[in-house]
Amino acid sequence: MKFDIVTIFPAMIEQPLAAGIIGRAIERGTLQVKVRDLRDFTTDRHRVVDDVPYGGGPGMVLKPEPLFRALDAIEAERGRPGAVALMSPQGARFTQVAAQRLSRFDHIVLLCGRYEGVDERVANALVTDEISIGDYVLSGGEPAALVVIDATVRLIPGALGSETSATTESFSDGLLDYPHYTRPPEFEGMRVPEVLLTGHHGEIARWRSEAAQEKTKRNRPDLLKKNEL
Ligand code: JB8
Repeated sequence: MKFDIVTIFPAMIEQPLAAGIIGRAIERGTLQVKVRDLRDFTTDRHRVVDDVPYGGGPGMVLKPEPLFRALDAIEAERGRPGAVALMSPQGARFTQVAAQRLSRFDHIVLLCGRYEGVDERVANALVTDEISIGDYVLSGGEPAALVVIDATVRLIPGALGSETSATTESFSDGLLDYPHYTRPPEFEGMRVPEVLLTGHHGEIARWRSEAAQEKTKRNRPDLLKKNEL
């Protein structure tokens, strides 16, 4: 799988991707990521990427020309991508289902917007998916792009050891995961639930199911309501 990421802050993307599961997938060649500096696609001496908004108001807006030129360069080099996703607070919410859909594409382009916005002609002419990772303000789309890459890449068979883990985790059954424990059986007076030490697989499964329900009710009651529908 291949990603091209267009950003004005390449360093925000490059360092995090070098570590962990993603870093290993890149080393193995399962995953190819090219980070592209939007300023490299400007044509003026000062490499300007933004401008004041038409109609007035605060902040600056990312200009269309550098983003269109970046997409042209990516297409010339690698062909037409399966998806061009704009990270934006105005996007559709990114979910596990959205990650599953993206994981089937061979080549994805991620465009990192800035807080104030991106010229809407980019969204209209270039973008297939406008994505938001949640209802909070970021200063730019870079953290969101990292989230999208992580959630998507770990679904590629062979990238994670995915076969077992990916299917038993949170959200695959619409509930949060059950609580986990490891040794020691008692730590500073806090004991591991006795049932987990018994080896009674049936009782363990029942305990985990009830504990997952309880945690979901406490932390994510919205998920339980969805489960009833
Ligand atoms: C500025 O919540 B988000 C998101 C928020 C953002 C930008 C991109 C994505 C850019 N704020 O996914």
